[in-house]
Amino acid sequence: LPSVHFPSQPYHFNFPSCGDSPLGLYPVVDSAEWIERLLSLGVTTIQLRAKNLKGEALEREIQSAIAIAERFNTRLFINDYWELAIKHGAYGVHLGYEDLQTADLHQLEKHQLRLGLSTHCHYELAHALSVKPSYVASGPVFHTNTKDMPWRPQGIDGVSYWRKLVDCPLVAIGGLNESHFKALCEAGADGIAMITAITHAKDAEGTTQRFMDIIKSAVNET
Ligand code: TZP
Ligand code: MG
Repeated sequence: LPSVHFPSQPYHFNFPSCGDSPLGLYPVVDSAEWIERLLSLGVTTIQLRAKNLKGEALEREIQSAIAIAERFNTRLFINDYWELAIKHGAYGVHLGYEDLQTADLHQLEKHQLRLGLSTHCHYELAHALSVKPSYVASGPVFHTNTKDMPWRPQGIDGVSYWRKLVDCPLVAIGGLNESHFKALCEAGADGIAMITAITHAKDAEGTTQRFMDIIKSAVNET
């Protein structure tokens, strides 16, 4: 029989925290240009989700996004591309459940990147919590046209329920807009992530500013 090596101790991951300030408004965007626009308004958490770029263009985008986020001293999570995130010294990465099959969590932890994980059901949540990520995202809260998803929207009640199970910061995502902010804060969401409500707004700057103000007062009231 081949000999199988089992480590003498079970390995425990524990990813770095995202700091003491709440994650707050968490725009998810597809370019460094968006990142510059939104960080200059005071956004403190942002994600580069560049699904349409490849090769050198992708690497350049990731590199500029990281440089911008460092200039503003903000939390930038790179979606999917964990190797490029390590290579260019990103603050963190955001991964979906399927990415956990291939991402090297040991490398991510060794380089002290923060790790955000998407979860859509108990099974994914149990797996996510076992690696002690920096945050867990839960969605879709409401119907979204941005991504095809087999899961039913879980509503604000789903966020409250996840809150009871999750002992790290919790990010809500999926079909969110300003009408949901107060309820999401009351349900215990630390971050409110969105694509459409910001990137498709007529006045993205004004909208983002208003969103940050509403979330700030909702957090103060809860
Ligand atoms: N993951 C869960 S919902 C979602 C992702 C990437 C899409 C969110 O986009 P929108 O436009 O804010 O509904
Ligand atoms: Mg992914």
